[in-house]
Amino acid sequence: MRPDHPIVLITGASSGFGAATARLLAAQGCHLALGARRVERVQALADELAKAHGIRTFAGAVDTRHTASVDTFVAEAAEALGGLHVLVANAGLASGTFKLWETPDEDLEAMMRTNVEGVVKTIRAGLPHLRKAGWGHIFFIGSVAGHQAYEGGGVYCASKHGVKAMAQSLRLEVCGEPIRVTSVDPGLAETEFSNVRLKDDSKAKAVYQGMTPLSGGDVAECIRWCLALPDHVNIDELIVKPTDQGSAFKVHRKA
Ligand code: NDP
Ligand code: 8X3
Repeated sequence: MRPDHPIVLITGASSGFGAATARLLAAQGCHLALGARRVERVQALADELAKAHGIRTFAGAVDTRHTASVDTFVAEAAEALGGLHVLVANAGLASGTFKLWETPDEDLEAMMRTNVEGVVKTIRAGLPHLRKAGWGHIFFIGSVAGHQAYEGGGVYCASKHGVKAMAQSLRLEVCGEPIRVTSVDPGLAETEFSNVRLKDDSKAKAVYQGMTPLSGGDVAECIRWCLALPDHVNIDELIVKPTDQGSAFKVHRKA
């Protein structure tokens, strides 16, 4: 049965979509487990939201590339908060813009290990808690890059096509259980994503020049809405793009 105040675990909550989702769901009365490598950021956010909304929070250091780190984070979160109902497997990144044959191992491994393996590890650790609670919702964060591939993004696009495939498989595998599975797939959104990808703040700023990108809050609102729908309604895939973005290949920019 749906709890009045779901307990939501978010990976990658130190920035961008993860932090914005924490803020929005805290305002709805959800209890929160927030994880990222920059633990001081998630701890500060957890403390702030607990104080502002009277919710229970847990903050932990997690590197989703490592099984032991994820297992510890999820187990400690469930123990501290009294279970888990919702997983937002959000931690991810693009690293560089390389032609496929030029992609260094370091960037290849960072993207595949975080965006694909990290998501598997998070769900593998979290799902038993949702089953125990008897009600759950799992969110994948895909991308337009999981629907269209573009030059310079071969590995990132492969990882997000992988996210789409994992969401489809999991939805089949839990069909018949009281667990919904949704992939929220955004287009251009101004977070720290491009700073991390391009490792240059002025180049990152230029990605959004002359157009209005999505914000973290826009993506958080998509998650809030999917979660709020009645239990018999499952949004499978939600592609959300800026109005200025027609596709991965077409962005309208003011001169
Ligand atoms: P940000 O860079 O702002 O946030 C990424 C988050 O992921 C950070 O909190 C970061 O925390 C965390 N993270 C990265 N690697 C790891 C790791 N190994 N272990 C734990 N946490 C990690 O970017 P966004 O909010 O934009 O990105 C969130 C998700 O959305 C990603 O999966 C991204 O691919 C996807 N996305 C982004 C779009 C965009 O245009 N911004 C569009 C479509 C999808 P820390 O560094 O502290 O560990
Ligand atoms: C991030 C959006 O267009 O850079 O997933 O691939 S894009």
